[in-house]
Amino acid sequence: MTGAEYIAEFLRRRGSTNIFLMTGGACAFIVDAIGRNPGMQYTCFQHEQAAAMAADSLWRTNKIVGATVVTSGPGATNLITGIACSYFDSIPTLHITGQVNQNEELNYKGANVRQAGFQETNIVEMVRPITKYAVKVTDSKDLKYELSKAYSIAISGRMGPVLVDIPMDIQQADVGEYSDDGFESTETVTKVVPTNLATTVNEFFGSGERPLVLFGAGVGLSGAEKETEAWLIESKIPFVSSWNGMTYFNHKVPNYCGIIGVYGNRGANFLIQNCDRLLVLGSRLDNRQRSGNASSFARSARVLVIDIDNEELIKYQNNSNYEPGVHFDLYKIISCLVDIKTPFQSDSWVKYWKETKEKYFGKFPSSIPEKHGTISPLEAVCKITTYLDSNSIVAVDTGACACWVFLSFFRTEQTVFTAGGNSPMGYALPASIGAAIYNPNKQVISINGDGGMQLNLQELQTIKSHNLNIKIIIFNNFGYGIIKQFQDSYSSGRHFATGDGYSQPDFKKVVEAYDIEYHRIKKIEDIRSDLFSSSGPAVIDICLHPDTMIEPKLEMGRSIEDQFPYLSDEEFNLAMMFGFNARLDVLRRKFAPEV
Ligand SMILES: Cc1ncc(C[n+]2csc(CCOP(=O)(O)OP(=O)(O)O)c2C)c(N)n1
Ligand SMILES: [Mg+2]
Repeated sequence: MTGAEYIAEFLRRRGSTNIFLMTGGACAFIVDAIGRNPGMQYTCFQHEQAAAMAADSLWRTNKIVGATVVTSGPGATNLITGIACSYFDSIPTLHITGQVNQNEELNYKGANVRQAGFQETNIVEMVRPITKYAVKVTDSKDLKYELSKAYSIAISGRMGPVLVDIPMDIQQADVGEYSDDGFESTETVTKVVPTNLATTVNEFFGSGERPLVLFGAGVGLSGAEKETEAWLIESKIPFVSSWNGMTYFNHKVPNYCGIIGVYGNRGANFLIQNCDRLLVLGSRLDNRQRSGNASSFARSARVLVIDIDNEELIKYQNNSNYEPGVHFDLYKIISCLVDIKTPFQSDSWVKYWKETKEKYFGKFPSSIPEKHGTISPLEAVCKITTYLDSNSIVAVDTGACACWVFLSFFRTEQTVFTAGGNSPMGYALPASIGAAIYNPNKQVISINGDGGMQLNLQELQTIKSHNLNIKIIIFNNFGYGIIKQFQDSYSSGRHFATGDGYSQPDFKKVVEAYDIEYHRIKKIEDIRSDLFSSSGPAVIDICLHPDTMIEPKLEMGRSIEDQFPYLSDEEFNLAMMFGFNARLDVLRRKFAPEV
């Protein structure tokens, strides 16, 4: 078989049977081989960025390695934003780029020119910092080995994207019969044996009385979510979550207390700041969780982090309240949960976290909608949730709309996800396409801002041409809401390039030009179940007041318990019952007698 035929067969045997692509001269042989392989299908995207984002959604929704095939030069460089989504969130994807014939390439004539072949670009060096492995195949004998190696690296250890760049001459070369190299990555991630892990965790909780667990995405990525959830339910200790961790357990569990962080639930943040033992499972605690004032995070607690990536543990080495982290693949926690003792909780802590949850969990004051009688996006999310099937898939974009979703979406069994680390505008539309193609019988929802909606709008054509069952929601605040709020706080409300200079098309006309159903929603009552029950695509454009804010939200320099809008001293002091109280501390220092 030819190199191109081998690639198609390799992808089929690995279960990536629908390839997301946009063709071009340098990948045309691979596309042709995919088209001829009876076990393979392909989906044509209108932009390679969208194909990469759609591929990224497949592991998040189906635990399938999403694969793209694109041409050299602009085709390859267009993948970059999507690849970065996979890298930062540890999602395995495989990207195959066509490359110019080796007898036309840069090195051929020995001169140091910028480009020799048409659309020749050194994509491997460009993506190296955002892939786990990127390689150009330069000898047809290496093709089998490199594909197998790249795939294995993508799904091993801390997972991530890989890219294999394949010149046209190798695509056409005879590589013989199919014979999978079966390369297995030797990446080791578990330096700690499971029984030792149980001992470490038992000792960690041992002398404390106010335990808390942070459920990170790493629990789900490693495949230990069900067992971990069961252990948490059984142990009855409170737990909180990150954005990408929240999709792995049922939010109705009585001891789940909400999302943490800058845009987190107030109550969940209070628990972080008042606990005395915080066990972090598979979360890298980025600054959206810890705030820019990261050293104030969980400052009254000892913190134990368990992570698959040792580098993520090294970063805490100068924080005195962090235990040495445990480098561990959380999948293996399944075998040692029986040996982890139920952590002790004092009565006052149990009373405190239950009352804190009662007061703040699922409570959504939203001042602008209340003042103007407009739609509260938080209320809209809650209403939409009631119309979703238990197995539906929800892809979320970035901006204020994402904050509203993660604050008010109470997940039962749905899959809810966003590209949390890279967070590009325009992610949710192609991500929902990937999900819908691999899940034709599920309800798929894509939630976008009006700004983000404009970044991959062309993919409405992909949705239409496959008649995908995607309900595309736009939270339309007629501007870049999240940045406007930033400008209100730090640029005296000057809305340069967010409201002033920003514009949007008439979405109705655009959507109808793609022959897709469109609904403009001006009242909460207009969000009805029938909008979600049809089988084809539809855009649901929910009009918000342009000043609708993210509430609560942490402002710069503050620690996560002190979110805007600011609580009265009375309410704040009561909520900071156990932890270090910065507000009281300032007062105490002000009135401390001079010595
Ligand atoms: C590709 C890309 N460009 C710029 C940004 C910076 N950015 C983050 S959110 C945002 C505004 C989003 O506006 P919209 O989609 O309308 O969401 P809203 O905040 O209004 O809900 C911008 C410009 C980004 N995240 N991604
Ligand atoms: Mg907007």
